[in-house]
Amino acid sequence: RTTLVLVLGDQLSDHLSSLDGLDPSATTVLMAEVAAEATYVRHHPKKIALIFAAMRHFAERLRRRGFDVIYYAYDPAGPADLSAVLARHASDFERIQVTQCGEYRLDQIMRQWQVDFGVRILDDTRFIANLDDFKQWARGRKQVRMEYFYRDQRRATGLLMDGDQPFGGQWNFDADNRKAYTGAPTEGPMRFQPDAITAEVLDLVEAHFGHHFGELRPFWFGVTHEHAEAAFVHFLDTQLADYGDFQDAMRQNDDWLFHSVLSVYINIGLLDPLDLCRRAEAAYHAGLAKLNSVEGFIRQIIGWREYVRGIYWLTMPDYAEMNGLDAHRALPDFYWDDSKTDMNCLRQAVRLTREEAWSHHILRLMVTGNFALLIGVDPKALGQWYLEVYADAFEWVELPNVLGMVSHADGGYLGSKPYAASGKYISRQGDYCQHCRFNPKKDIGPDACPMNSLYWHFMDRHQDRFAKHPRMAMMFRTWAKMDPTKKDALLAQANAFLARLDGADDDVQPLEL
Ligand code: FAD
Ligand code: DLZ
Ligand code: SF4
Repeated sequence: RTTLVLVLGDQLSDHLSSLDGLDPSATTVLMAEVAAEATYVRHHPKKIALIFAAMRHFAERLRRRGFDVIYYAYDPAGPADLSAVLARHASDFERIQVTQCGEYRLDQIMRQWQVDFGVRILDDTRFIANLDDFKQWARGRKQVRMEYFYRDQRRATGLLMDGDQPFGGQWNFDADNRKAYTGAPTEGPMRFQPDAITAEVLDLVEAHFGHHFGELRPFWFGVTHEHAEAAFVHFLDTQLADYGDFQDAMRQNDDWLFHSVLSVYINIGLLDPLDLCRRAEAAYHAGLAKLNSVEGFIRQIIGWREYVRGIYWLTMPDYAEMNGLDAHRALPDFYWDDSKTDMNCLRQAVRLTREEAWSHHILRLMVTGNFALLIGVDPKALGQWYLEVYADAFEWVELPNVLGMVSHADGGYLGSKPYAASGKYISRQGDYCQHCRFNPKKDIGPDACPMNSLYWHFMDRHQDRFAKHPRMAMMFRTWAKMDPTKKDALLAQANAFLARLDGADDDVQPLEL
């Protein structure tokens, strides 16, 4: 065999650029479970199990296709990183290639492989937008708005297009997608029984990574292409129809609502994002789902997902260092232990994260994200948390969501205004507040929702930056007109909460004011 292809844990795609067109009988694939990748952050055990189990199943799939596969199962005494693995085999082959990876950290290491081993790095063609085209599009713009990128993506793919116009006369139906959900409890995603290969991985992960935050079992993620396909069909059959209406909903004892949980499969290569969008579009034309659902789903994938990737590669490594709101607070302890907060929305979001290595978008953005924004958590610490705790987290997608969408750390490059919200937003979107000891309608006093005074505290301390923003002007007028005694009381309430949080994270009790 003359060609060696290194396949990474999130590159488990049949049509990976580094494998495309190669003769399996002349090709060896190298895959390795290594400490460096498994521990560069303390990944949730479910995330490590997902990746190792899916890697092992993909290795079998490649063998069935006729490739020779050298596979390193995780061994603390084995090669510690991918460079060490490559060094063992590089001299046996005429040609070595790899598809571009998803993180700047590893990308830097790969550049060294070009020098040391003559490795060829190929573009990752699993994305719709080419990175050079994205750079071209973004060049010269002071702010790069997702909505305009998304329209170009619709034109380029022809998805939901009627000639050169958007199907249904509108590009975006987001305004229809903000309903609270009060129907029957939802079924959630499809679950899979671990087979013998996965069971072995679970034991391994328990032994070596069981001390990381999060529960390993029950483990039900799919780990093969067939599983991921079945999970998508299940989404089409049971969730897509209602996906749009309830996209921003939150609900006690109903963790999944109509979210697909497909990110875990798409991001490691088990599903092709464009294929999913085409099939969702077909479901609309077949009368199986409404336009706001299908447009919403397609926008997340060809819009947001592609856009954040473009932003990541356009701005790294400077992006990771940004802290536009000068936020330096440590991440509260209860992000690692949901029993340590009595704010129900946060408790539910962290519990779900601990149990499933997943939470839906509105929990990431408007609960754990919003609270961290309001109290001014250091964006690096926050970014590390999101990278560790979610099974779908890879830096190319995680970082712009955290730094741009949540922390406003990029100074408004990604979104012009921060997504700051009070408890009133959370109470509108679902019933978490009905199960909470705090009252979202109250701003001051021992049972007042802490989000409310923290919201005003945030606005007050960032007044200079945001007061002239057209979409925030009304809120600042309300703040300016507010009775000074009430303003003082709100700021005192927030300051007392923050002091308590900083001093005794494990005791976020209502404040006696
Ligand atoms: P669905 O609601 O069913 O959405 C369908 C698909 O759209 C997802 O599978 C995903 O591929 C894509 N998508 C939706 N929103 C986004 C988005 N904002 N950015 C990129 N893709 C999107 N997503 C990740 O895949 N990995 C991450 O590490 C990640 N970190 C996030 C951190 C924060 C602070 C926030 C606010 C969002 C983050 N997201 C991330 C985006 C989004 O929350 C998840 O993609 C989504 O919750 C995954 O669940 P789902 O598949 O059920 O999503
Ligand atoms: C996330 C991850 C983990 C936990 N382990 C491995 C591994 O052992 N071997 C591997 O090739 N890839 C792993 N990955 C995925 C890589 O970290 C990922 O390819 C890079 O972060 C780039 O996206
Ligand atoms: Fe969260 Fe406040 Fe509602 Fe409690 S009352 S669930 S803290 S928003």
